[in-house]
This record gives sequence, C-alpha cells and structure tokens, in this order.
Amino acid sequence: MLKIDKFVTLGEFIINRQEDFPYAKGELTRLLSHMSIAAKIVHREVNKAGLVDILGDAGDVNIQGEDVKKLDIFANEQFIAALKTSGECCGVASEEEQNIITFDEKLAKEGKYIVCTDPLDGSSNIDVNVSVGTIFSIYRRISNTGQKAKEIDFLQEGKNQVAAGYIIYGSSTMLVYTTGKGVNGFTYDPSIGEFCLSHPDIITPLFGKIYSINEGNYIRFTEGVKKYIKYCQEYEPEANRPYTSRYIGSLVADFHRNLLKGGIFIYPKTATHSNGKLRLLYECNPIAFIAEQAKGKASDGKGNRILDIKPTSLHQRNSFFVGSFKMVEKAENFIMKIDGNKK
Ligand code: P6P
Repeated sequence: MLKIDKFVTLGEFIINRQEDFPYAKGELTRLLSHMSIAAKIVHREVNKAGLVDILGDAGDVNIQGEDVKKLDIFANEQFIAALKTSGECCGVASEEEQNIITFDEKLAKEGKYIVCTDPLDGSSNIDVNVSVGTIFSIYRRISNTGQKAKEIDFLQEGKNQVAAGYIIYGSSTMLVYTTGKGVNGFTYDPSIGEFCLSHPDIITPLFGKIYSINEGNYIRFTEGVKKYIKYCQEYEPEANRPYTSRYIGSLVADFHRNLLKGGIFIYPKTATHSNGKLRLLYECNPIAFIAEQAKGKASDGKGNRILDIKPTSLHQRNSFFVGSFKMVEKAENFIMKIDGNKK
C-alpha cells in the first residue's frame, strides 16, 4: 500500500488532474465537488440512521416494487439537488424516479452533462447496519444545450461515460471514481470534512480467491452458472481453490471488497429475473467502467462487454459478471460452453 506523505483532498486531486478530463474548464470539478457535498450529507444521515426516526419504510413502493426506506428518498433528494445547483448537469436518471428528471433553470439547461444514479444502493441493509452505497455515471449530453435533457441523452452505451464512481458508506465512507484515466479512492475524514486520497491508482488483481453470488438462487441458475460455482468450490489447492464465498447483498460493498482483494461478483439471470436483477444504466455501467479502468473485466457472462450494450430503457436489467479479469474470463468459458449463447 503506497504511503502517502501529505494528504491530498478530492478537490486538489481533481484540479491537479484537470487535463485528464477532456472537457476541462472546471466542469468535472464542479460536478464532482457538488456530488461530494451530497455524499457528506448522506454520510451524516446514514451514520446516525439508527438514532433518529429516519429508518423504516417511508410507506411508498418505488418503481422497482421495493419498499422505499426514508433514507432512499433523502439520498435521492440530496443528489438531485446537488446536481441541479452544479450548473453543469441538465438532467438525472435515478433508480428512485420512474422518468428522467430535467432541470428547467436556464443555467442547468446549458449544462453539458447528464447523470445516472442509484442514490442509495442496498438500502434494505440500512436497518441492520450493513454497508450501503451511492453509484453514479456521467455522460456528455447528446441533445443540444439550452433545452431540457432528453431520454436519448441517458440511453447511451456505457463506453460513452466520461466519469463514473461510487460512495460506500461503510466502516469508513469512501468515494471511488474514474474519468477513464485509472481509478482512485478517497476516504472521508469527518474531522476536516474532506475526502482525502487514500487509494491511488487502484488496480484489481488478475486472479482472486473470492466469489460473490446469491447461492439462494442456486436451483434457478443455468447449468453453466451451477458448474462454475462447483468449480469455485472444488478442492484444488495448487489452483488456489476452493475459493471463499463472500456475499453481502449490497453491490457497492461486494464490488469494493473484490476490487481491492481480487474476486468475481455475479448476478446472472434467474427464473425470477430473466435479465438479471441489476440495472444497466446506474449499477452495471458505472461499476463496469471502474472495473475495466482497474484492469478488470465486466460482461453479461457470454462475452458481451457491458459497456458495449445499447440501452433501450432507463431501468432495464442485465446479467452481470464483474471483477478480476481471469476470473470473469473463466466464468464466461463455463457459461458459453455449457449454456451456449441462448438468451
Ligand atoms: P439479492 C440491492 O438491493 C441490490 O440492488 C444490490 O445492491 C445487490 O447486489 C443485489 O440487489 C442483491 O440482490 O437478490 O441477492 O438480495
């Protein structure tokens, strides 16, 4: 682990790396700094959620048919407000919103970027104090500036992302992001109210010993997925197997652990989720961008690169295999050989 002799704040880092962002002129700086302000506010609420009456279901059910927790609503409001005031973002697609949110203010309509976000992923874990996260994905708009954002701005392939990241609210709060020039992690220091560079230039191990999948769905997996799971469990010490099974049920937490230690996360199609459960726009694409930038791999399990998939709807789901390059490659071999390319 690289020893950092002087802490570098997120703001300093972005300014120092300004030239990395092809559309410099401070645009990304403003976008990310507003996102980090919202992250600090959500950090505060998540860290005292057990102490105030902000837990428990808000009574609503979101468009995914899931009970909405009050913190989901709170986080959604915070990030949308932060993006609106940034003056760089003209619209947001959120897990919590059926349709895109467009900003009418003149300044916002001049914004060149749109953001897709899951404002509080894994929120069903909040009540039991398990790590949750915010996931975001930033694109240049396709529609002309000066008008409201359009849905076409959001239905871009993941390879068009100009930046992506997540905030994990865990034992510490971290912000991990990429602009296509590598992956860097920042740990929040509440005593100074800053995200400080703690994990520079993250590269995920080529191989790992961790596999993450909800084995409760085992009987509903395809034969290829079942055979890969058994491969992970076989006693082959010279091949570092059996692997360790680790599954938190919070994508950001499961992915972050595997990113640093090496491993594979799989959410394949099941009988109840014929296209998998995770959403392409604001879960698979941003995580896939980060994985590839950290020299990992992300596909649908059949060799189709996540970042090449053309979205057709805001909340579409996709099978998701992501993590250490060689582990994802091995899993794909099982799926393609045993399941073939059938949908
Ligand atoms: P399951 C949380 O609801 C989430 O969207 C991801 O964070 C997580 O990886 C997945 O669902 C867990 O789903 O079906 O295993 O509970």
